[in-house]
Amino acid sequence: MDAKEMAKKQAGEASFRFIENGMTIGLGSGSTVYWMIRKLGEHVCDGLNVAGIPSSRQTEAWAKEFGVPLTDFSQTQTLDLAIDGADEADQSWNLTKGGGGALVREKIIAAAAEQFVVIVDESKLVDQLGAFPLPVEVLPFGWEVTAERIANLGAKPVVRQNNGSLFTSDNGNYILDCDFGTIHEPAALHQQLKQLVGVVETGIFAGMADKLLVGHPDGVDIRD
Ligand code: ABF
Repeated sequence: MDAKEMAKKQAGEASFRFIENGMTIGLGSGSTVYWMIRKLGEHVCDGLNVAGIPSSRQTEAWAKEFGVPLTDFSQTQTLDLAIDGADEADQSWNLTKGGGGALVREKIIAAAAEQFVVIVDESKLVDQLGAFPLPVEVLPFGWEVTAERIANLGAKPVVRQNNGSLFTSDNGNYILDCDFGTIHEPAALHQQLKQLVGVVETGIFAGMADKLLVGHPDGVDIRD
């Protein structure tokens, strides 16, 4: 296992400490979350009573693989905890998310949680967001016009492809990866984008994280 994967594993496994018996947990997406779900499954096997709401088909598959019971929002509308990764995290814990294309369900889950714990390897820490092109989920109908509106805000939107066709999210929408350069005011940019007709959600998670766990190959920093 290389140093980056060790760092992911450190952060993912360390997030288990915030999980208590009886909790309903929002399960994020990505390879760092994989290590959390795997750890959670070990404790479920030892009798821990939890239920998870998955943010993507991949997360759902991992939960089933490791024996983590699943539920959904028809059963409960508040989550005790949500644990998820990120593509970037700035010094105010604003996040860029959506590299895996699950940003809408990830944000719904994070917003429904009493506590939102973010788990990243150290390479995700940045002074300011923007090196990672911002994922924006848009409706398929007229996406080309929506892309022009986003371009008018100063970005270069590129529609995400998957094996030669347009990537489709679990919600049936498209993702535009938008290079805005350095994002100096993440919350303001998010609001500007959300005003645009055709935009479903942005990958800016501004001011949502309650704790940030930063994994290193030999340990984890817990920031709260
Ligand atoms: C998910 O985690 C996505 O929002 C984000 O793209 C991804 C980060 O992936 P990884 O943990 O594999 O680096 O929440």
